[in-house]
Formats: sequence, C-alpha cells, structure tokens
Amino acid sequence: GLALASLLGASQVASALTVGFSQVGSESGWRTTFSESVKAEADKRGIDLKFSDAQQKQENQIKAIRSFIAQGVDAIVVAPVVETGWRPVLMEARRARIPVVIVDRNVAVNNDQLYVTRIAPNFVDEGRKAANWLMDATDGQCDIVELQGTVGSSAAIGRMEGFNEVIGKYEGAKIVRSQTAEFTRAKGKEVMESILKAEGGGKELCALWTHNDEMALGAIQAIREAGLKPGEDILVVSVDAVDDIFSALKAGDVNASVEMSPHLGGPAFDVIEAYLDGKRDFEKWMVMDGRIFTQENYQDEYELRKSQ
Ligand code: GYE
Repeated sequence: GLALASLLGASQVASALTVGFSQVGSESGWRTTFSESVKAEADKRGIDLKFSDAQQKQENQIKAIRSFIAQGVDAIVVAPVVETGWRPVLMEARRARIPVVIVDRNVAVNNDQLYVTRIAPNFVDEGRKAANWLMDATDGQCDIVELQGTVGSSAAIGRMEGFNEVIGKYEGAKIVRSQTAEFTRAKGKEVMESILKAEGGGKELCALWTHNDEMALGAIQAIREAGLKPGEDILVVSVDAVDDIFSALKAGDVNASVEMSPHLGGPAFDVIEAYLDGKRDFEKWMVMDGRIFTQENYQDEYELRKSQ
C-alpha cells in the first residue's frame, strides 16, 4: 500500500512483485520438488508468492486464477492439470492485463496471445527417448505394459505418442496392457497388481513403461510381491529422474528414467520480470532438455545429488 511505499522507498516497492501460482497438486515426488523449488526461488527474489494447490482438479485451478485476478497480482504462473478448457479464464486474465506464464503441461488454446510463453520440455521427445532405450535393450522384441499419467494431461498424451511412434517401427514390440495410474505411487502399485493378475503372474512380460517415476516406484513393489525381480524379469523405464529413482537404479529395480528438471520457478520468474520490464518478444515455447539415466550412467548424478 501507499504507507508502505513511503516507508520503503519506491524502488524496493517496485521490486516486491506479487505472483499467483496455480499448481497441479502433490501427486508425485517430482511435483513436490517443483513446488518447493518455486517457493524457494520466490523467497530468494523477494517475490510475494500466492501458492495454490489444485489437488489435481482443473476447477480448483480456475477458481484460484480468478481469485489471483481479483487480488490484482502482477503475474500468474499456471501448471495446468489437463490441456483443454483454459480459454475463458485466460481471456479474463488478459482483460485484466495480467501476464500469464504456462509451465510444465500444456494448454490447448488456439490463441497464443493468451499467455506470454510456455516453459516445458518436449513430452513427445521424452516418450521417444524412453522407447529408444527400450528397443535397444531388447532388440525390439518386447511385450510392454504401460502405466499412463493423468488422462487428458499433455504430459501423458505426449509421452504416449512419442513412445508409440518409436515402438511402431518394431514388429516384435507391442503394448499389451495400458491403463492410467494417475501419476501416483499408490495407483501405480494397485494398477500393476491387477495387471499382473490379468497377465497370469506376469512372467511373459518384458517391460514396464510408466509416464512418471512415482508410478514406477509403486509398480516395482507390485512386481516384487508377485515374486518377480523388477529391472530383470520385467525391465522398467520411466520419466522424471527424481531422487528416489536413483536409489532404484542403484538397486537395479529400475533400468532407465528420462530426466525432467523440476526447477521451473527461476525461468518463470525471469520471464515475468522481463515482461514487466517491457520485453515482449518471447519464444512461445521455451524448450527444456533432459538426459536419460540408465544403470550405465546414473552414478555421477547419484553422487552429486547425495552431496547436495
Ligand atoms: O512427470 C509427473 C507429474 O506434468 C511433467 O506430472 C509433469 C508430470 C511429471 O506428476 O511426475
């Protein structure tokens, strides 16, 4: 307020940005690291962060964004649950002249004026990387179980597309079961249990492909409880490269994970600060890259993370 402005002096007040952040939820280790990282980055920059956890429901996100608009925040960051249904609320933000930055999953809107930029990896490419690794490891001969992420999320849609594109080139490779486990560990275990039963115990299966690490970590428990060795009897390939997956790589329970950095707060705040400074020529998609960690190359990163 004004009283504060005269106490602090104009420049300090000008730098005290208020940013609303609508986060998907806390369904995975990747997600909670992402939330913590955004909060830490906001603290570091003296940004007043209004954090809202949507508990995986788009309607909660829309409510949160409307409330950010009503509060007159300087900018809004959205990590959308699903792709569709964003146009009305993004129009409202635009009418209020509040810049919106999309991070992580995508929004399907045909007007790219509705947001400043999107900071995210290429999910299709992540799926391709996972599939290329698996096709190499199995010479293209593999009966695969797929655990999908949240239905309608661009992360699940893209990863599925890229993976299927690659295995489609191999006659001996096919998805024998595919079901959503909603990106969570509990569902990953539960769904894998029922799949193993339906598959007569799972001895004929070659690999498990999961759209995130959290589901893989649940599913490997189910595999073990079914009397099989995850990582050997059933190969496991996944996405995220969260800290917990490194222990699983070390134990040999998981074979590969495609990396996706959870540190999206820094780049999002950089964009917001530049935008509020007058910059307008942003790329519409700032693409993040990631490595693939396997039992051959995980060691250095494992040590690095342990030391942090
Ligand atoms: O892989 C998963 C999370 O949208 C890319 O969501 C993100 C995914 C991530 O819950 O762990």
